Amino acid sequence: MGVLNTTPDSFSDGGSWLDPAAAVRHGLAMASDGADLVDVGGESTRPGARRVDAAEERRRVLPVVRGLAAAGVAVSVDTTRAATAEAALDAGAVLVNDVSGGLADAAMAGLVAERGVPYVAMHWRGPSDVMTSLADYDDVVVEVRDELAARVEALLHAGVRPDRLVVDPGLGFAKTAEHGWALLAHLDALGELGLPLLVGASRKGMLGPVLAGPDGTPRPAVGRDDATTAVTALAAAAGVWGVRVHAVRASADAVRVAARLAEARTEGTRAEGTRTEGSRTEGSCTEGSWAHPRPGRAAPA
Ligand code: PMM
Repeated sequence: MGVLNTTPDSFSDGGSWLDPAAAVRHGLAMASDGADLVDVGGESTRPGARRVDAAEERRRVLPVVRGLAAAGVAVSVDTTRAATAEAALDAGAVLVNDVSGGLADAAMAGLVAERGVPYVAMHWRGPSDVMTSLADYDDVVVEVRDELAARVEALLHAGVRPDRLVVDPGLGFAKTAEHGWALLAHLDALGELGLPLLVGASRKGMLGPVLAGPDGTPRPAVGRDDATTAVTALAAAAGVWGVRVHAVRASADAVRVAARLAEARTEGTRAEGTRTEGSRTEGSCTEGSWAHPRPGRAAPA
């Protein structure tokens, strides 16, 4: 999933894709670099960010969704508002990515149920302007798993089909870097939910200290793409359904390597254990224990 923020203030690509034509070009480039989905968002969720007006969010997002969908790109819309999600679906989006998992807008679950579209429910504890103060856990892995389970139950109760759901631990949302690493280290616990997993670590703050220079200064967001690719490779090898990244090509390559490695594990080690050239693992990054087929429509070839 390639990230396309049509915002002035997202933490790493804010301001880059305000012009709809430039945004569409970038989305097309990500699709040709291997993105199965291009995730279009019009509201920054960086820590401390204030809400953007709903009409302004739609003004930013809709022309880009329309342009990419018309070009045959599978588009997801990154929004917590049901009205924005609905307008984006009408404009051609095929998936709703909701960082609040349905908590920010009571109408979201009903919309997703009615439209029958795939839905990413991310772990969320509150709006961006207060979320830093909500990063308080006894056991982050258990609490994120259980809070996601409660969201899943509510979504199913509202009529969302289980085969339409993807869950996401929400790295950086009401989580410190340490919380983020604990979650990445225990993706198997989130796999107990029995649903496909999406992971969004791209350029996030948790990578900065790991990449710090000799003076201990965390590396800024712009220098974190190689580390993001490393996370992609490891998450794909762990069997996640998808990763949400800014620099698509390297992560798409990492996913292919992880898929080929998973395939090689199922092959014999003797010379006659050959494979069909060019065969690919379909559906998810790899066939791990909680890998599931992609709930969205097939991506463009
Ligand atoms: N992170 C951001 C925005 N949307 N959606 C999902 N599902 N998961 C995430 O981790 C996530 C998200 C914030 O980062 P950005 O500025 O790179 O968009």
